[in-house]
Amino acid sequence: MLISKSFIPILKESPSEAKIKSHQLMLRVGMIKQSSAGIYSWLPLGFKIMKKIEQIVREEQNKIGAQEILMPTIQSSEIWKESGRYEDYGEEMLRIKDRQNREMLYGPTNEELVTDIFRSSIKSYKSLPQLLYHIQWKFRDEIRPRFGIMRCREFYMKDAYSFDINDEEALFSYNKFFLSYLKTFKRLDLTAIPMAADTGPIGGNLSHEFIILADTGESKIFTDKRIFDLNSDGTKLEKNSLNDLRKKYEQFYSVTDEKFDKAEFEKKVLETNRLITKGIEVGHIFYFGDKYSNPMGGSVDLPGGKKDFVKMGSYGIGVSRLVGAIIEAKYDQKNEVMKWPISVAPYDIAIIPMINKNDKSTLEKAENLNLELKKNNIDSIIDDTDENFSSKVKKMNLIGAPYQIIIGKKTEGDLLEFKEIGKETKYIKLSEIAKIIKEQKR
Ligand code: 5CA
Repeated sequence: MLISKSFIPILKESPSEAKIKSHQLMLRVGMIKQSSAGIYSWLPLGFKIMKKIEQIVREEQNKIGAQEILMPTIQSSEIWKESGRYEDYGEEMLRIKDRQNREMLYGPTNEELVTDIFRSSIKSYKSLPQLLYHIQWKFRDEIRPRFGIMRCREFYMKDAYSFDINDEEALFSYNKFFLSYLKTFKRLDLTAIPMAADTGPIGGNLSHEFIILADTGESKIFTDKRIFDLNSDGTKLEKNSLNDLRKKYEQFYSVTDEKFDKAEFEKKVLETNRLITKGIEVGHIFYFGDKYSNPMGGSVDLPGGKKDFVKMGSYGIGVSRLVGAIIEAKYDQKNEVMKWPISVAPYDIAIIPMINKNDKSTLEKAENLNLELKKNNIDSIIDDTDENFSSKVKKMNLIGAPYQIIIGKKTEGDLLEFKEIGKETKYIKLSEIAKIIKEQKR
């Protein structure tokens, strides 16, 4: 891809209206454009990154046996009246009337709609468990939309729902999502910590928020530092192994401020292990039993002939928020350098030729390299503009492809000037560059 032909509207300066680094960078490199308060268009660079995040989220959902569906953004108020949430949800819900004067709404979440889908088709315990998910736009009329796409009104969310015969099976489903979340965030090169959390308008009594540390986060957290040394390696998709995983995390005190209890914190966590800081909520999981299936009549036949309401949970990931969360975690604002994790990078590598007006041979070389890299499934962006070298490097440092090739005076024979952002320059062959990047992409 040539930068001159791509739609990447870069600004010279950081926009002053943006308060946090993700919002600043996203506006500066033209990843998004605000269309009205808390509502954004996604431009090619931002959209490409979000789609890569979405695909990783999808793959990890599929791995635990969740099935993808797609529910509409506009819902009927009827099902929300059945569950009792139509009134409770308050002003965050965007309410609309259609031409027949029917009350509709733009979905802020989908517990009701998915329960309606479930109850119309699943009648027997033999069809359980069911894990269904979709990745769809949501709307919440937030009182104070802020920080760009981090807390906006229209956002892209993966929401999953589980249906089980009893509490034990439902917790098995809950734990599958617990594992899949740890794996998803790891693939995004983020350390997300599960923390006991409040359930708010979703309901239920068991819930974890997945939080990544960031000074600009809106969640205040109280935790035992040792939780950061844990991982999910070796966990199997079976009841005992998943139970052990959750216990491993839950042995350490780790909560958001709604659940904070000073006395308990001080009793359970040695002073040297205490960490009180801020973070960004990138995912949230809930177990709420029959809160929706009971009022909405979502029941199945049990083995003995009786019927019971299914036990449900719901599981959200802020797909669009993750774009900002990764920036908060990775952007070096002081030096204006962004390095995207290779798993979601908009381009794998930037090719920066130093172009002389009378001699375009470096550009030709760049285009040939691009073709060679393409054969290896490596996606590159070439800066083919006439700008001076340092402004080209500055621009590419903001776009954040994790690797760069510089074609200039020092490029001789088949050795290329190659650099991983933040590391030393090396002079190596294209075949070696391809090998390094392919290894990272695996
Ligand atoms: N029904 C449940 C689980 S599917 C639910 O809606 N959970 S939630 O309210 O916690 O939202 C899930 C995730 O969406 C959050 O963890 C957060 O990452 C993201 N999210 C929520 N509100 C916003 C918002 N206003 N802007 C951007 N992302 C948001």
